[in-house]
Amino acid sequence: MSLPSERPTAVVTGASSGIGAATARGLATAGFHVVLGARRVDRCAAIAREIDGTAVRLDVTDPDSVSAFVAAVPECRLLVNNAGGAKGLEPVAAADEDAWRWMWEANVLGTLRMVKGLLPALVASGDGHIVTVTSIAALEAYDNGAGYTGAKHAQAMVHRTLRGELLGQPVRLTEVAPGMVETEFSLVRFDGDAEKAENVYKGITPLTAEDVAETIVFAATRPSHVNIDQIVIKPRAQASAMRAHRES
Ligand code: 8X3
Repeated sequence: MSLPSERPTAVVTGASSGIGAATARGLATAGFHVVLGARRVDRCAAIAREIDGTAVRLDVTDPDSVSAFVAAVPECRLLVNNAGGAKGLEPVAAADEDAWRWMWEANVLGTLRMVKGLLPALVASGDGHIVTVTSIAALEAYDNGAGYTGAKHAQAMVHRTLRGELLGQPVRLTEVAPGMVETEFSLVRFDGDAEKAENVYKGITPLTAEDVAETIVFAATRPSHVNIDQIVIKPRAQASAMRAHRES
């Protein structure tokens, strides 16, 4: 792949829809050449055409796919770890181990693999930045959510540990922890059950993918010496994962 060198390169994972797609668009507007990675590479390609970016197939749960992706990205200034998600919402006593395994792979090991793969390029850029999209699930526990909250806490630990380990290196670290955002998140969590997914946002004006993307772009466009460490972003009507005000 030949990358346009006049623009800094940003990699966005999970870029085929939702927060990832909105972030890719926002970063392109801010002057980045965006490399969009996701399993649904056709969707990435359509967005890439729109924003003069590049689409590369990426499955963060597959080490070989991450290696092939990294080999296709020789330069990188910004990595946005956005790929991930939840599967299921059930008590620990009824936990589905396959769903837990997927959540661990996608959120925790996916972030770990992307960081390991792209860290040399981020350091070599002289002004690298890793933004990880965690969740309020990385900050609290809630009933029926342990598979996801556990994975998000662990993903956050990978990210927050790097903040200390990379001191002295030219790499910034920003964690963005959203609450309720209306994307395909709940549809995936409830295995395609649209009614269940819609109920999550009933009576509430949730955040949009663009709301979160604007926050990511803000953090990414501060001067190099300014590290926005952590941003928690929720709808006005949401106080915590389990506590929200719904209009009837
Ligand atoms: C999504 C937010 O509250 O469903 O990451 O865990 S929540």
